[in-house]
Amino acid sequence: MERTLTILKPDCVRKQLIGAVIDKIERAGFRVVAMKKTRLTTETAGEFYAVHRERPFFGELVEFMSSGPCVPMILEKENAVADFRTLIGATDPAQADEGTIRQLYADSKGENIIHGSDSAENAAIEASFFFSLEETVRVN
Ligand code: 3AN
Repeated sequence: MERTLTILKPDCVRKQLIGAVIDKIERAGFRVVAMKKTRLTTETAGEFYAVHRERPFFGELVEFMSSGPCVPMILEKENAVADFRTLIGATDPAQADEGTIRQLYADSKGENIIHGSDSAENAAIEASFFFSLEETVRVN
């Protein structure tokens, strides 16, 4: 079993797509290990995306991610990281495969509905950003 960290981004919450997106995730065989609704500040969003600090879109990304509530979740499945990246589709929804979450619901590269960790190592780091150890082990 492997875990990945996802965030239903502020655009997903604003568009009232939380349920639709979780439905896709569960139907694809992922188990929800932990979930909460929260709101990032510009500071915490900047920390979460610190690896992108030098990218030209960093300011826009931090602004957007702190613009409203989001729903982080820890998900579990065999091969979770790679399978989840396949399920959400390419960063740019215009490039995302048919039937992927971003192709179905996202508007742009910046406002692309959902995050998915890019490695098991980063998934663990990102999970600890949102969830206490207790929240990640006392379930299932
Ligand atoms: P992914 O989320 O598909 O792994 P990354 O890691 O390249 O994509 O980018 C992190 C986040 O930064 C993306 N989810 C997206 O919201 C934002 N982003 C990426 N490229 C752009 C861009 N050209 N303009 C605005 N935002 C972007």
